[in-house]
Amino acid sequence: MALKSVLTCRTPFTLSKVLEVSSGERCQSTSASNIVVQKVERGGRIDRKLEGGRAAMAGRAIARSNMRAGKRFMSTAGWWSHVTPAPRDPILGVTEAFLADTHPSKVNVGVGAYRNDKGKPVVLQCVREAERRIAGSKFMEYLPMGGSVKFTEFAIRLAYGDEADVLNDKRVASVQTLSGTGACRLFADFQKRFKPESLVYIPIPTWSNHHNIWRDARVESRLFRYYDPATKGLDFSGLMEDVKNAPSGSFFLLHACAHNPTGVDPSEEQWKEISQLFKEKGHFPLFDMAYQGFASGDTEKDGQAIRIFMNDGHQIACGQSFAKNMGLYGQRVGCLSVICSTPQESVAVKSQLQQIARPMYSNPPLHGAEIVSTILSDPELKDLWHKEVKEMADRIISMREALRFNLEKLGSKLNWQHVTDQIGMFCYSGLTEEQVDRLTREFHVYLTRNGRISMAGVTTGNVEYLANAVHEVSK
Ligand code: PLA
Repeated sequence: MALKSVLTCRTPFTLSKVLEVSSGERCQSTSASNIVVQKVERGGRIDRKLEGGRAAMAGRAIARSNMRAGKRFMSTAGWWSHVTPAPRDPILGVTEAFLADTHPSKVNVGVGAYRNDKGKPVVLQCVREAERRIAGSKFMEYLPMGGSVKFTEFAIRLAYGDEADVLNDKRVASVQTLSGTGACRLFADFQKRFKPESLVYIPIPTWSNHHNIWRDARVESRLFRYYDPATKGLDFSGLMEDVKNAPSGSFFLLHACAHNPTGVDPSEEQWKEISQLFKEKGHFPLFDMAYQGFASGDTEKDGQAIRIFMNDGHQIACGQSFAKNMGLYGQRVGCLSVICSTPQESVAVKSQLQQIARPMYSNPPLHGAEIVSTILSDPELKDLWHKEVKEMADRIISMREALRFNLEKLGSKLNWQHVTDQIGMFCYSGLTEEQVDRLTREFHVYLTRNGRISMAGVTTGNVEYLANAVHEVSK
């Protein structure tokens, strides 16, 4: 094995020693007898382990080359020698691997980003028109710390409904955030600051970044049951039991609609029961609403869980994202709102949310907020938007049908009904990690290792290929 030593760390035999082994390969030693060689091949990552004598030989070579290189770099290296490479993000890392693959048939059903039936990213017509209208604007000033007030006013009307009492009573504290992620993170920091002893209950499974967000905000988390792999549906009794057994006054993270990754939402009746139990237990509901409009194609209908809890008098918090439903992914436009008991309380809460934002990013970006408020404040543009959201949701539904149809046509013995039962952007396929790895390695199909398929990346052009690949690995 030709070791072309490239130093990344001075100390021999630490995790962070990464050497180039031969072109395209990286060699990492975790101990003297355990060397992992990673080869990036057609975007996929192939790990092979060296053991025993070969590992020891390679380990000694790594140590020698590190010592040599260490001497060479002694005067400059060292400040960050304790820093080891971060693990790949389970979702965004899939996009990186997909981009590195040069195979003509490759398919990306990893990240939840909407594509049209040609597989191309979409700029909504309502967004183009809004951009045309704001193009001549000379206003490039800083927004206030809490962002555009016009934007947040329209965003909370979308979440809670135009006629909501909490809005008329001015009891909602709202700030513009760095999309849905920023909304969750701002809330987690707020929770830590003003309820420092509290925990957060997170559904199993959930969007992987939820765990990171509350961990980095230093809020301890617990899990509650949500999905039943046996039925590929909601584990309603498990959920209710866990909600009941949590200490009174606990914080719960709920997905408002189109649950990620499962595509399984409680029914209206079930939401009502959950809300009642939350009342009895005095729990705090935080709704992450990243997909309003993507579940049913109707933004009002998708606000149903929020409305049920609100009408039951809960003081909920809600994180909104306009990444998916307006296709404003890179604009990072979202909103965090917190229902308060009085207008005075809401002024105080808003001021504290702004206070948390100030030393982090000072104030949020202007352009996306301008686009959203231009659309939501103009009845014609808003109608056009509703139509376009429905088109996106309908295309996804038709791809669910096409995927199931093709799997059944291929003679798959497995039951694929959940593909059409689940809603929103994702299909939680039930494929194992090993099957996912085969899909990527043998068929150049990229998805997260939990078997989640982003239906937004499926098209009439690739659905047969995808179905065939899924069938082959699940036979
Ligand atoms: N909340 C949930 C439940 C999400 O699925 C996502 C995005 C967000 C919040 C954050 O979105 P935003 O910050 O872009 O508004 N989930 C994606 C992308 C679409 C991602 O992982 O960042 C996903 O593929 O799961």
